[in-house]
Amino acid sequence: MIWNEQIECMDPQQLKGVQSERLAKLAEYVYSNSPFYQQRFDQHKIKPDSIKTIEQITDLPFTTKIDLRDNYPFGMFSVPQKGITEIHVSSGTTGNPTVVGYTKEDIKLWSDVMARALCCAGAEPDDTIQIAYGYGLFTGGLGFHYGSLEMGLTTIPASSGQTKRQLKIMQDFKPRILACTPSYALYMAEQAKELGIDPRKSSWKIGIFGAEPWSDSMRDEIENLWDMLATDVYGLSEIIGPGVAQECPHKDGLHIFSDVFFPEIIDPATDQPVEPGQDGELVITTLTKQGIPLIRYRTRDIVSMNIEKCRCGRTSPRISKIKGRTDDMIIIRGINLFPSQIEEVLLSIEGTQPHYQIVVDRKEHGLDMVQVQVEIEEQLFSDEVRKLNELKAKIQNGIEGVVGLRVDVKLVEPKTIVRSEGKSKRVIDKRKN
Ligand code: DLL
Repeated sequence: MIWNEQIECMDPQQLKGVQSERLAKLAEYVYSNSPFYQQRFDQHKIKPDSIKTIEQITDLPFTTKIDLRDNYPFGMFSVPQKGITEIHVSSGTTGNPTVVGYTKEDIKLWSDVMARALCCAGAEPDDTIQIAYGYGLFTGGLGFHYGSLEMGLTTIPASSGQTKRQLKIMQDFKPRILACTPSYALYMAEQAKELGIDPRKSSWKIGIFGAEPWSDSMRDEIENLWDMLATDVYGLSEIIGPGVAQECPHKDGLHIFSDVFFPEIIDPATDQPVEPGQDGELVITTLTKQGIPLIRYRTRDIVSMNIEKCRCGRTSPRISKIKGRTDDMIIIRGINLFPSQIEEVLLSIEGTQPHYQIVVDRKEHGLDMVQVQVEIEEQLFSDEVRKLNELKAKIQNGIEGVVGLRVDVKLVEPKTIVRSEGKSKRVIDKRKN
């Protein structure tokens, strides 16, 4: 089922018309309502009424996370506070958190794009969904909630955590859909097994997983563990929360709702657009948002874009799974490394578990070292040392083959690495302390 067929399957030429009209309105709107953008436009000598087509978007300046932080808490809002009906916060690792505000109309938009996302994942109107993303200030829980209400699903606002209760809800209420982070889906499988519940017999048949990077191998792992279809959902608080892009059951890229979130892919080093299919930083303009509209927002997420029509009938461009972030790229002795590359290698090797952590440290003489800690299957620990060494070498060689860097590998026992009920922390960079 397609939630908004008229828009989601629109002829690309016609869609351009809609985007152009919306961009022209947006330029006028931010110029009149946002002191921040008024100043930016004036600095760049941009007259809002000169913006008439979507191609002109490249004339507009970028917006970055630093702009949001500098204008903490409400300086980026384009409506007076009484027009804001809801506030969410995304916690960062440094400085002030990012604050986002929604008007009533923005909540309607969020409900609509999330209903599109749920349908895109395969939800049907008589489904029940268990929402195990956090609700408190994080956008995950309520974003799914609004979409589910909009679509008329039976909604279970479980929020994250309390894993035993999650499993009981699953067994007793039999929801067909599970929404949570991929790492939490893995953790719940582990807990289920411990409680004597066979995950493959669970009622969850569709998973909508996102909010953190996860590889295709991780998908296979989750699909096998739970015997379900695992789809990817992408979003970020600054743009709306979840509901920016979603995979359909073909699992061939995430459909980005480009009539409202206009995507560009740029080379982060030159700021110039890259060709379809090439990797670059995703930049998004919110074409219709009121509370905190953003122009050319630098997401720092690295993706490629596919503009071909999908087999599901949707014409919206598709972004690849997130390949990394410009800021979580680890640079070791000049070599760029993404956690996702390491994850792919680990999960392709038999005997390893999908739980790992990457520790980066600066050793004597200023040399940077990477240690990959990975859990291995229980029974392997009773094997001879030779076999463990073989496994270690296999992982080392695998990583070296993909990344071009020799890393230290530490095999650890099951359940040594901290589990996550929300976003997991894969990299510990001790050089930053
Ligand atoms: O994580 C919104 C969300 C909630 C998305 C629930 C999906 C599901 P933030 O906390 O602002 O918002 O974090 C946004 O998380 O820029 C990406 O780096 C990362 N991210 C989000 N979805 C994915 C995904 C929510 N599917 C940041 N794959 C983004 C990889 C993701 N990374």
